[in-house]
Amino acid sequence: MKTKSKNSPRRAAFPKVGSIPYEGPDSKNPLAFKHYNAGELVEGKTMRDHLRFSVVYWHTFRGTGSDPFGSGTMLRPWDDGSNSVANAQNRVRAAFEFMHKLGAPYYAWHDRDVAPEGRTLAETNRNLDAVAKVLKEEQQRTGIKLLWGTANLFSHPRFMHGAATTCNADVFAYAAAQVKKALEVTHELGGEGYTFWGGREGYMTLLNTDMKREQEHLARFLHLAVAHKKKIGFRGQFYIEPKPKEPTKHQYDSDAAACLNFLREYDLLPHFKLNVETNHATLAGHTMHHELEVAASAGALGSIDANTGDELLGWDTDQFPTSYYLGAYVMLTILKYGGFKTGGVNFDAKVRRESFEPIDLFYAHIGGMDCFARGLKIAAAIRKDGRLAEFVKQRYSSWDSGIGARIESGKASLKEIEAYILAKGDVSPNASGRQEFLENLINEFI
Ligand code: XLS
Ligand code: NI
Ligand code: NI
Repeated sequence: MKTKSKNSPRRAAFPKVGSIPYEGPDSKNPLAFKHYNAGELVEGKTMRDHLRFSVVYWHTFRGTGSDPFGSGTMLRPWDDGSNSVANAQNRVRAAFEFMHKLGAPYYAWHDRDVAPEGRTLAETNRNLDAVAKVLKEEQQRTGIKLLWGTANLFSHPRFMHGAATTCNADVFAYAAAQVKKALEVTHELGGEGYTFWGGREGYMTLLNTDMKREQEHLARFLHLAVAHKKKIGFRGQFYIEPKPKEPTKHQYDSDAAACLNFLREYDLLPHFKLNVETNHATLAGHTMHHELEVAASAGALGSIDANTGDELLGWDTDQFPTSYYLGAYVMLTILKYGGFKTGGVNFDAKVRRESFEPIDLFYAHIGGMDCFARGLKIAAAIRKDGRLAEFVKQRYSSWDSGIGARIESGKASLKEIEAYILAKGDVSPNASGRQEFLENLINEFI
């Protein structure tokens, strides 16, 4: 019987695709970038460094295409479908081939995406180490870096009541141990961040829930992670990822404002920034632009999970972003606050169940990257033009001197303010908000 030699070269997962080139806006090549030109300078910085694109392991390499009405559809010839460590290691090589050909500088994972769960936590940890070894080799081979790691604390049935906010102390202990290990592996792989998304940190009914106790446990959990981070010398950024619902009916990290309040209340704010996701913003009844402004104006904008929802569907459809308006609004806020200091544009997005061929993964990511590259250029052009910023500046100019400046600086008392307006008799006339004018202005650049 012929045995496969250990050194025989791996069959390419995407044999028909080479490195994705930049060909410019006139190209008709579906396997080329029209807008993302990694080395091109925008506002003095390369597009690569502005956008810091990242591919997610869970959707792109573990997504099966299953939905509540049907099983998986994805064709993934490199994956033997088994739960073995060898298959997991082989999948890593396919993943890095994809990311390298795409030209994405970063990726992100959950512990359970990359390695299979064993019979005990100790065995599971050994599996993770065995796969992390290959992740490290592939990172070194390709130069692709880990944007952030995270632990999956929501898929296994043991987490049915939550992880940090479970009613069962043993489950809390299991989750804490799992985070400890995921943090250590993230550190070992030079990860630049670590994300806490509260998969089932919330409730289905208040009738069985001690909300105060659960929130205190969540804070304890995060403080334990902060302490361990220090202990092992991990210098990456911690993120909280807001989401209002799904899978639970109410998640504690429901939106950016709720997260900021929680972090402040429990003295965690210095240790965390937010990872803001488009589809979560819309589930919360906000726009992504709104959530970014809330996070950034509190100095807590860390990273973004770039995707989009469907206007007509009320769940987390995690579609790839293609709207230039979305890309432009996101990048306007990112540029306004000085660009990503940590984090990046992480495609927490999945191809549709019907887009089951491997090549669809390329089309999806190329489109998402072009959407954000175009958004970056639009945002930079709007900033260079200056009319939008000038309008906003003028709109608030009554605060720059006189009574406005005295109120802002805290010098004016209520008595002084009253005397001022009594002497005037009434307010000076308001100016128009010019919303339609400004919407037209944005359209000049799209
Ligand atoms: C799910 C979340 C998840 C996090 C990582 O809705 O977006 O994918 O980003 O746990
Ligand atoms: Ni996400
Ligand atoms: Ni999501």
